[in-house]
Amino acid sequence: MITSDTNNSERHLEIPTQTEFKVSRSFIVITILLLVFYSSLIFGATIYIDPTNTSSNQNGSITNPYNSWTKFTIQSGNIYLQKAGTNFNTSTGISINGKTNVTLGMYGTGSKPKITSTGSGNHIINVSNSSNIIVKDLEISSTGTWVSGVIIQGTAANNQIDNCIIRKTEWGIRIITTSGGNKVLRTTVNDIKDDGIYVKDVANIEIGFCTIYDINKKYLVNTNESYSAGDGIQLASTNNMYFNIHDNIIDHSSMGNKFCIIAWGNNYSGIIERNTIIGAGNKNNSGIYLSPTTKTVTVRYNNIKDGNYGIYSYARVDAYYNIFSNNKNGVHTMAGYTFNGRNNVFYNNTVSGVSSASSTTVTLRNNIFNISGTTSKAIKTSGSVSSNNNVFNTQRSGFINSYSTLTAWRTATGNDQSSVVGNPAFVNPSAQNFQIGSASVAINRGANVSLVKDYYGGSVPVNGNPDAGVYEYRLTKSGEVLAEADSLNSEAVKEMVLYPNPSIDGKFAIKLGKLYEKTEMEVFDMAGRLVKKVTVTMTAEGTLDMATYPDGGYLIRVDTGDQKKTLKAIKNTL
Ligand SMILES: [Ca+2]
Ligand SMILES: [Ca+2]
Repeated sequence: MITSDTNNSERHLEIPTQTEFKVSRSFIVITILLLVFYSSLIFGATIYIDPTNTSSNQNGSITNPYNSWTKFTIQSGNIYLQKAGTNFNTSTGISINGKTNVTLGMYGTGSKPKITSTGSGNHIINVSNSSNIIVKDLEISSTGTWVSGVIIQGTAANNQIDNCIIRKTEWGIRIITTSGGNKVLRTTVNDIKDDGIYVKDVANIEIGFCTIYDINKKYLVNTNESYSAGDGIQLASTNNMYFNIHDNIIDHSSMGNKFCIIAWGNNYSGIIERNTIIGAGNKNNSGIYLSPTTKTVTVRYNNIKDGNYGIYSYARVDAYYNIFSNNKNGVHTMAGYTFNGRNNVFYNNTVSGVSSASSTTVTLRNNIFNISGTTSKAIKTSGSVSSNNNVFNTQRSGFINSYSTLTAWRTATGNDQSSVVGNPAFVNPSAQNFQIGSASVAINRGANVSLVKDYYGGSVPVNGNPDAGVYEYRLTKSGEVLAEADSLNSEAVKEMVLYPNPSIDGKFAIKLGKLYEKTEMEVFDMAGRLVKKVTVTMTAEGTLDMATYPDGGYLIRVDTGDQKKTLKAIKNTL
């Protein structure tokens, strides 16, 4: 029995008088109402939208959804889901202002529901002064002239755009806030007039698993860079910004000018990793531009190709296990800045692999420089350079600074005493496969540079020293895979990738690298208990739904029959 008198606990045991009973009963009713009210704040209501619903008395239930986003006001704590395969036309956009814990998404099965703006306007989805807002599983585009597909602005922390398609606006996504914790994940941004994703003033930002292409379409109107200045991702902040740009495909090759990724601000730092970054050197656009910062940017495990510059840097850059291929210039470092390059492949960059202005500090270890044509240079630095344990496919007039032989360069500078001129024996460079074969001079050429994983995910070192380049060779002379202490790192399972990670809804996918007849996935919690087991058949991708399991870390043991691998997964719904 609940009682309003908390001063005398013994009264719980007394039989209430009629008056007391009435008081208690009304108190219970109020308490229940309050519980319902607060649990709606905590757990939220789900409101359904189906633009094709013509029935009357629409109430937002799944049996009688609203047919328009204008028939209700968005409330904190609620989930708003539009039916799969439907289209909602809007002339005003959808605004979320001063709210927390709101999710916009889809229900049912089929293609992502579309929110299409007509005429002209500012932001199709406008998240302002709000936090913990999730916009997911929606296709957001315009048939008219709109500024942003999605904007996050004002005081706006921990918001996410996840698994959306955003098209046909001036900017795809804009995040303009000094707050942190905002993320853009698994989202496709294309057919955009200016920047694909524009981020300003943030404390930090994560952009991962996105596909960004066909941006800066203003280039079709006017090729002057002051007019058509669209980048794939533009990051601008003097708020000690930290960024994590990972696992994206950013293809700027359809339009000229600018960059796949540009970072601006005098005190930013960050990581750019596992991205495919495609420029167009003949249209004057480049991979990564780092404007002046006093801090370090780590660039690792990327494939950066076809641009004017792979990296153009006014930063301290730590770059390892990247492929720079078919750019005009692989990496260029501006006066006063630093480049530390370990285990990269510089392949057929037509002007130079690594270059720098005066007053730079360039350190090169365990790289492969492959030059072709008659004029390209491996190294063309003007500041101080420390270089060793590298592979050069050939030597010729002026190929390292002004020197024409490795011996002359060694004698004059003392550099590259343990480097070699010889065949790197790439497996299939025209198909972007920069693994090396058994004849490669890069095997065990490297020094220990404290790196433990190669571009392909294999452990380093194998069979003695690290190899030069992006791949640690792991076959014996007879062609068998070397036995490793960790047998989970063999060839066939290196491509196994779990994503998204962390997952915000508990749903994970595991790319298996190839089609398997039967794959078992066992999920263990961090105490080592088996909590789930799933078997999938005839697929190259396993899916795991951990939606009903608590947040936290899990180990997923994947067994494809001939290979086993254990992957770490993190579920974080907050
Ligand atoms: Ca721009
Ligand atoms: Ca080795």
